[in-house]
Amino acid sequence: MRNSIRKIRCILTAPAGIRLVVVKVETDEPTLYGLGCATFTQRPLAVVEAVEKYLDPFLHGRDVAEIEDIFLASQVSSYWRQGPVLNNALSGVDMALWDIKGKRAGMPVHDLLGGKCRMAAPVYVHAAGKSIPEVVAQAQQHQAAGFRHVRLQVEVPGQATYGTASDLKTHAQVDGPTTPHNIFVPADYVRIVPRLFEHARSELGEELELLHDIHERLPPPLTMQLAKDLEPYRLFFLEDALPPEEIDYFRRLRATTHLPLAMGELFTNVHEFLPLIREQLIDYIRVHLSMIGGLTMSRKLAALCEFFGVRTAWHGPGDTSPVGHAANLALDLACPNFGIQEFSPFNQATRDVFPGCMELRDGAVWPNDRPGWGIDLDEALAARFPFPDHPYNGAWPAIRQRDGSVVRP
Ligand code: GCO
Ligand code: MG
Repeated sequence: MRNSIRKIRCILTAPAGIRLVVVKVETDEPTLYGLGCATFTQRPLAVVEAVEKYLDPFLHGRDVAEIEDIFLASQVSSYWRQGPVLNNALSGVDMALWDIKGKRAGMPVHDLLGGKCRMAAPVYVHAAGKSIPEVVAQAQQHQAAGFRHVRLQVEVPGQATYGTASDLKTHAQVDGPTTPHNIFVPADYVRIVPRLFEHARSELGEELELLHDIHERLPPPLTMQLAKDLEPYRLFFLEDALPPEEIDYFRRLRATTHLPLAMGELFTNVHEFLPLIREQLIDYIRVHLSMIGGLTMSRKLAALCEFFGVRTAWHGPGDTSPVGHAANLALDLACPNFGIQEFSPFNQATRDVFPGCMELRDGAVWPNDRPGWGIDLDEALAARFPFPDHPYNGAWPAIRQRDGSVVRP
């Protein structure tokens, strides 16, 4: 039996204080609908426009079964394509259609992708803090809770360091190179991080897998130096060592260090990551599924990586809805070349808004095996967690060096 698209709309919610955008595709069958993640937390309102003003009218009446054609037709309907806003809009629809396909088939999406080749997806979680002992203490708690992979991030005292929840000032407080700003000094950072790992290895033992995220913040020569300095501590991988604008430098980084390299959360276009995979310059691809257009594109990327020996480590931050995490998990379970999954545990409000959230236990996420993503969305409850007030709707303030120049993430 054929089902067609009746309405496509966005649901905005922030049960953990983080702006999430979920797309709901409704069909001509009132009880049949799908959910997709379209979370671009720095530009959520732009994604809503792209979905509701463009994709909804464009796709009205289309057969829900035709995912591949809907993806391609939607993608080229803007003529100019790729880029995070349009890709997130595509992802919202694309994932929702996979959800619908699963519901119609009575199967979880990982079954549609060929079925499980593992029971659950081992995850890495974050330990971060203002001082080295604080980070190590957090890692110990994770270890005691059964996690086997932990990412360590430490604040450079007084600086706006990625991942350490240091308070960022907004543009309203600081607004340009000649005014006070959020400071980050790359040279200070590359001095402190090896000390963190030296201490962590001696306190945490040899077995815990340790990771680190540079968050694309270093100029290439400092990245090379940091990679060399971290080698004695046997990292599981070094994450996002360079910004996408500097990816040619991966050839030299690869030749310099034997640390496993993971890259990709900022990628939005297949042509950015193709050379890294083809030349085996990275070991893990960590694209954010909705940023490249959703599951349809990501499952092809996973298969491409498989043939080049590159493993998956899909981006799984707090600014991914549980629906997006479910899409990560479907690939994690079904792809032979799974590497690791980044995971940000859900708070209770998120679990309430999204009934069916996957379970986190024994250092892994476990599927619930219900049809589609197996996750629902309580719209009335979602509305009780509106986006937090923000002077510019979630956009990031600049991080600058002492001289006022912008630091690129
Ligand atoms: C990670 C990421 C995130 C991003 C965030 C941006 O490794 O999880 O670096 O923390 O910074 O997703 O919105
Ligand atoms: Mg990262």
